[in-house]
Amino acid sequence: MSSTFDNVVTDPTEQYNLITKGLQETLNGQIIKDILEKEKRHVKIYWGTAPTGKPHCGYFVPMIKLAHFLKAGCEVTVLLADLHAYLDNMKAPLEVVQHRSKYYELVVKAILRSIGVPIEKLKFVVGSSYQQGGDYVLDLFKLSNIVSQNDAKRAGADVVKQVANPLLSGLIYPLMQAIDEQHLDCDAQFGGVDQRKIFVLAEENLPSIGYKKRAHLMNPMIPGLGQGGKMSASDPNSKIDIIEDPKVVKKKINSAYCAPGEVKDNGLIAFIEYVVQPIQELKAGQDGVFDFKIDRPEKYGGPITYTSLDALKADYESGALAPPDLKSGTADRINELLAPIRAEFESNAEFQAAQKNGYPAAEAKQEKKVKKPKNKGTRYPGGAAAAAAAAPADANGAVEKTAEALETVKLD
Ligand code: STL
Repeated sequence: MSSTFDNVVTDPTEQYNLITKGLQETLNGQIIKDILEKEKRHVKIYWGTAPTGKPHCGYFVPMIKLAHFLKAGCEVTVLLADLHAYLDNMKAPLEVVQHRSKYYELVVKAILRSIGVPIEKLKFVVGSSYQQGGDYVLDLFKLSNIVSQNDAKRAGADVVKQVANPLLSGLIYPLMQAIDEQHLDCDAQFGGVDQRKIFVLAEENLPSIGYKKRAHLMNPMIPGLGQGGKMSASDPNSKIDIIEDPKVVKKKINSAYCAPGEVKDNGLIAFIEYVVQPIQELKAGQDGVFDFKIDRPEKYGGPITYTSLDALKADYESGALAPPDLKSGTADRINELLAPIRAEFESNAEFQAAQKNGYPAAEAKQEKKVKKPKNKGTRYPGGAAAAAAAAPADANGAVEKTAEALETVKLD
């Protein structure tokens, strides 16, 4: 495959535009501009992910940003925040967390390779490799003498799982994330906009313990595949894993919520906008590239190809493109995206072992998991709503946390 990186961007303005492309918000962008324009060196950026549940299709969204950073010549580090996965209400038990870290690392590498991104320069660091030592722990104590319990609690409110009887670990979590910026030696931290309060906590408090303030880069949260763009955390069947059988992808997409004529908060259209199109642009090295073929049955108008996202949206809004056809086109694209990743998984014993050992219970349950989608939808406007009223559970077959997925959510 021809590389996405035939030419790495070197002009400071172009580099800055690529680093911030598609972001919802940038804090202290001047720090990055000064490095590019005055210091004339590579910008060091890190992205942290806590290896909790199996990564799903939403992971494509931050991966696209990592591709931009690498293309802009940045030094990029992925933090596999294993202790954070443990501190977040023990989402990852200590016995399995190192396997999950390996699994996440292999998934990140496989996704990036699948979209043509050279990864030789990408660095991976496991949190526990440096978070238990003297300097780090002393920094944690220093920060705990500056940040109030209330501020720590508020900082973690959108990231740490909120429970009835919150544990002390939830207060430690945001402090450690702030200190990570220093110990990973970065100029900027990247994450979803759900990380904003932790990012602000870091900006406000690192200088008090003698460290510099970093820039913060935030991706938007993208609607999931649930009703009205909401995610349905209660439906594990609604999450499309990165390693997923093509038939299961079809089934899950078929049961996704997809209101006729509604473009806003439509998880499928969001996936096309925030994943499919940016990947096509990256591969082509050109903005605005879009090629979306739908294998529509002859009786509904036959195959159709869209060359602009706006045209696809307009047709969906007018009803010229019906939900079942949008679904089948999207499922085909997802399967195309997942095929090379799955191939890597199948040819790599280490990858398979990491999944098996990282998710032992899930493996055992897998067999009987996939339930048949009952609501196949209707081609008639209003039909889906009627079907939803009759069988709300079926109409609500959302992809859980595609948000996360789509950075909407926390990546767990
Ligand atoms: C999640 C979901 C998500 C982001 C994270 C975790 C980030 C974790 C993290 C931990 C330590 C850091 C940086 C980021 O230094 O969307 O479960």
